[in-house]
Amino acid sequence: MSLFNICILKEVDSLDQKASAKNLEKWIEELDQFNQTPGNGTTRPVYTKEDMEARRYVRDLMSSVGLEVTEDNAGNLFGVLPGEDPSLDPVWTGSHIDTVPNGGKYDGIAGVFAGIEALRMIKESGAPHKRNLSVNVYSGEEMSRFGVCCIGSRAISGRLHLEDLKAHSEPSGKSLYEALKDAGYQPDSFDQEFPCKTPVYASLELHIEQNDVLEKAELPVGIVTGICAPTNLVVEVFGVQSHAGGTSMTARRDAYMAAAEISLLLERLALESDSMYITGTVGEMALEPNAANVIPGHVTFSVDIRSVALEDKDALLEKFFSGIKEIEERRKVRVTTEMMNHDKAVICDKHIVELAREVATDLDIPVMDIVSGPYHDSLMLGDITNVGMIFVPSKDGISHNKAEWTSIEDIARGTDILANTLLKLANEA
Ligand code: HGY
Ligand code: MN
Ligand code: MN
Repeated sequence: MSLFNICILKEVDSLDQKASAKNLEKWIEELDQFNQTPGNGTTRPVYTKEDMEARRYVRDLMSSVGLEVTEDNAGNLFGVLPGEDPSLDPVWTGSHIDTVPNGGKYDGIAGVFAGIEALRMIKESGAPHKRNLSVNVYSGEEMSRFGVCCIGSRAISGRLHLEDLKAHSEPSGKSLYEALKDAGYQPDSFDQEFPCKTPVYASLELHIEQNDVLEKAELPVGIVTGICAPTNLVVEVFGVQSHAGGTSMTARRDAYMAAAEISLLLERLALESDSMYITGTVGEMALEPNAANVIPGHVTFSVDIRSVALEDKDALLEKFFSGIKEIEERRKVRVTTEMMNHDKAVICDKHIVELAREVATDLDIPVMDIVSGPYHDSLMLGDITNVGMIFVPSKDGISHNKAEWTSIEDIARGTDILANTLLKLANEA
């Protein structure tokens, strides 16, 4: 690895203790009280009352295990375990605690508590480490509230600026800028504070897999080698609103039927693509006026495209846009597309991947390499440091769903690998 001087100053044995499944389970369950939809999955949008209460819980927990807690102007939390030489670039871990609507209680959350447990283990073991270790909570990883994902890690990596905060808003019309202000942050100084000014030596994030590859392979842990990246668009179709009974089928300029045809075009292009890991999804759609006996005159919908290769997304987008043109002409509607983000994938750092594999072998935990279809905060952190990820299995591959479930034992095993790999990274010169 070019940026690492791989010379471990002193042989650091692996930790003499295992992760506490009891801690992990307790923290995951307790955090779930901060939820807008109890009994119907977990809903904790970024910068809402529930999110701010959940942050307070995590801050208190970080302090209680002896970490020094700070917060930046995007609400990112940093729980630091000081090393022997704080002048060295730190090693980071962490994830997010916000959720999609009616989602699960492990997505992101497992990685935050695995990070806190890992630093607790290192502190209690007394194992020496040169570099500061920091477990972080990144704000707003989910795009559900403001249509932009990874708010906190995007800010840290320099991909989010003050003008973006004003450009992104939730359906009620409240902008990300206003939500930050309401939550007590000072967004006006955003461009002075971000991107992150201090170099970071490495970042290693634990996350649930959100697919069923590990479960099918009957393995408790995966070492991530690449993270797919999202391209998100907002598509609007303008047709003619008219009477469902009075307008003949041939006279219609039906905005919804055009939107439906564009959605099916996206699905066909993703299915036909020979790219690994390419996906196309329409997750949000608003019809106007949304009445059973009125042909919709205006439809707005989301498009989410993922791939591990930017050129594969570009190839699909080219066909998608020309297909939209044909639909637009044939159906005599007008279609606009606005690209919200077009992110490039991250290939995880070889040295971190190898180190995590070695630790897994030392701990006698069987692992496999795996690519992440979902994006994560590590995708953004890949702009400023070398990143790695550790996956733990999702039952039936389900996530972004109240049925999301990962066994605490698997999270504990993943945490054992996380803790020992972080310790080794923190002792590299
Ligand atoms: O959508 C994603 O990939 C992530 O889970 N937010
Ligand atoms: Mn998610
Ligand atoms: Mn996540």
